[in-house]
Amino acid sequence: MKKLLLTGFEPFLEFPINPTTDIAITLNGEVIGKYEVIGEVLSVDFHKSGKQLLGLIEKHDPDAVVSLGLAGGRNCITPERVAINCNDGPVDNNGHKPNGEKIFEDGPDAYFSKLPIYEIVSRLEEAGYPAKISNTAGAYLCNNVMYHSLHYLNEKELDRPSGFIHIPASHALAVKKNMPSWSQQDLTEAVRLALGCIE
Ligand code: PCA
Repeated sequence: MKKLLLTGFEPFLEFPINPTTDIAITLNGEVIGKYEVIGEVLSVDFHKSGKQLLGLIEKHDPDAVVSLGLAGGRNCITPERVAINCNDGPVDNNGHKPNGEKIFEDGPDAYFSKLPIYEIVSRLEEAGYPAKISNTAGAYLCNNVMYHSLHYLNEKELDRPSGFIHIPASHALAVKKNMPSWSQQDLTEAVRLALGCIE
């Protein structure tokens, strides 16, 4: 059976709960389509998260890599189109503040997602879950890990599905910090459907 590495993130900044943590743990070991899911949780740390992800890719040699992140304030599931070679945004969980530096000095400016992002959006909409393609993953850790994975696979000439999906807050998070939210169950089911689109 093929293996799909699915990562979530720990909580960060003003978000005391990250619904992607629970999704990665819940889906770990589940079979979705042709893949068995390996769920892992990444730190939110510019010096660590990318290395953690590459370490997991080397350890598991997955046939597909999908990373999830919270986009607090977005109201629908948003597969990301592109990752850029840039670190920026607020401080990470280790107190580091990026300043627009490149992720890889010699890397290309950007990579496009290697997930079927149009199909994911259609499949989710058919099932009644609002979704749309996002044209920016920002320049914080979500963009950083998406870039790491795509750059690694590109350098190794491995043609494998890889990309990033941002999700809205869960209700549990929204009660602590007012913003659009979905139930954790709906978020998890939407991710299941999205992963089911990957060949
Ligand atoms: N979202 C952040 C980083 C961790 C997460 O879940 C982001 O969008 O960059």
